[in-house]
Amino acid sequence: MDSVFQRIDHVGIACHNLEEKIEFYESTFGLVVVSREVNEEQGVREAMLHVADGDGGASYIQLLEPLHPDTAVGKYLSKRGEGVHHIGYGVADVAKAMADIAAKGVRLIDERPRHGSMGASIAFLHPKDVGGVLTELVETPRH
Ligand code: MC0
Repeated sequence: MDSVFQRIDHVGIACHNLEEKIEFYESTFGLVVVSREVNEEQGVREAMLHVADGDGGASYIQLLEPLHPDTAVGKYLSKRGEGVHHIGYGVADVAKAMADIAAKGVRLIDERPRHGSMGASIAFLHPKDVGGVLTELVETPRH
């Protein structure tokens, strides 16, 4: 079976204060912010910090601050505190990956692809069906 995942696109990290966390990642690890967005649908203010370039595309750290307490990241922070929120895997075709993964019995959170960071099409898989890991499929606009 061919791998559905082409690479790790990003690791999403939940934080209370985006600006403070950006400053930490810049000054401690020398990472550079390449994109900042507010995604109302996902309830986040986020920044992408470039880590590396690979054959299939780049990889990033994604810092996430909730827009409100009653959002996915807001609820996560209140229950678990700051830390790794999800892993985003690069896929060639998000709609096909969703169908293939659903056919294996893994619950999709999204019925259709949604708008993600830097123009990507994204979809989430339920963490309860992936060993407690919130998993995101990411199709970048380059494909
Ligand atoms: C919740 N749970 C998690 C989790 N969030 N487990 C692992 N990782 C996470 N991030 C667990 C809880 O601990 C709980 O387990 C159970 O799931 C239900 O959680 P809940 O607090 O009651 O919350 P729900 O059920 O209302 O929502 C959880 C769910 C939600 C994963 C469905 O957060 C969701 O739809 N997430 C996908 C969208 C998202 O996260 N957007 C923000 C990033 P127990 O055992 O206590 O029952 S947006 C993004 O990243 C975009 C901008 C991008 O990448 O481009």
